[in-house]
Amino acid sequence: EALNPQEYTGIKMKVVDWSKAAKDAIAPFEEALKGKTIYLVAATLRPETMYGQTNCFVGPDINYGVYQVNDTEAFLVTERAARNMAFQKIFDKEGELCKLADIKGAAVVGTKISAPLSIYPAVYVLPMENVLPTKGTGVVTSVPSDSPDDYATLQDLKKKCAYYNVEPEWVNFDPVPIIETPSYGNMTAPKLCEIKKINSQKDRVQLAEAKELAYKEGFYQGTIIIGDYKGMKVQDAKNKIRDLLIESKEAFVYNE
Ligand code: A2H
Repeated sequence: EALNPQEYTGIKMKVVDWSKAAKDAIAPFEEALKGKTIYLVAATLRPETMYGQTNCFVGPDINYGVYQVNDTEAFLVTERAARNMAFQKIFDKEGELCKLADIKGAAVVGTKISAPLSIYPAVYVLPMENVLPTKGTGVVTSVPSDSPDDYATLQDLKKKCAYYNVEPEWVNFDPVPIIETPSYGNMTAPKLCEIKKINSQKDRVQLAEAKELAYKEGFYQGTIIIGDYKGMKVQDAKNKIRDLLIESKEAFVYNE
């Protein structure tokens, strides 16, 4: 991993309304958080898919922190990611970490956020079993039209709301057609989950295969069918859409 640095786009998803559990969890840190806009930050390799965000995922058992960025902003990410960000000049104070609050993933679930470029004005934070605490920010934005993992997990949650402790209105978002491909139409991930007979987020082997196929087909054969770069090949639009998000301060480059 050290030999192959990965460049991600950090997507800033603004907290619009904390869940009841999150409100309770951050109450002791009220003074420190005062006056700060808080963002969950997701690390993505596919900024061109952000029009299709339907929710974001956190690991219920992962410990997150809220870290100061500057006088007005703070990021909810893992400590590992915050440390990396501090050394990438993403925070005002280079190399220094200022943690304002602690919060467990399970408590963040149900928080309402605004996801940049998404056709949905607000979406919810949901739980995912396979979020790795050691990759990216520990926050994964969800694009079920183009990511088989995201689609399979959202389907699990829709089928078993009570079991996963999620309200039906938090998962009431359909995948959005955003990329057209010759092999899978405009619903690459649902189509691949059908072909590979994927029934849940636990079908790891088939999901790994589907992920590989979706990524290749989307990148090499896909055309964007929504937004400012509608009609453009994914290969050409990818960095343009990333730059649009960076220009509007809704995203930044994050390396690890
Ligand atoms: B991708 P790589 Cl549409 N745990 O973003 C598990 N998965 C994580 C993660 C973590 N801690 N951090 C990021 N990811 C996901 C969009 C997307 C992504 C689409 C299609 C494929 C895809 C929307 N989810 O990734 O191991 C994030 O999901 C398939 C490779 O560094 C991120 O990009 O290669 C990707 O995995 C990073 O994976």
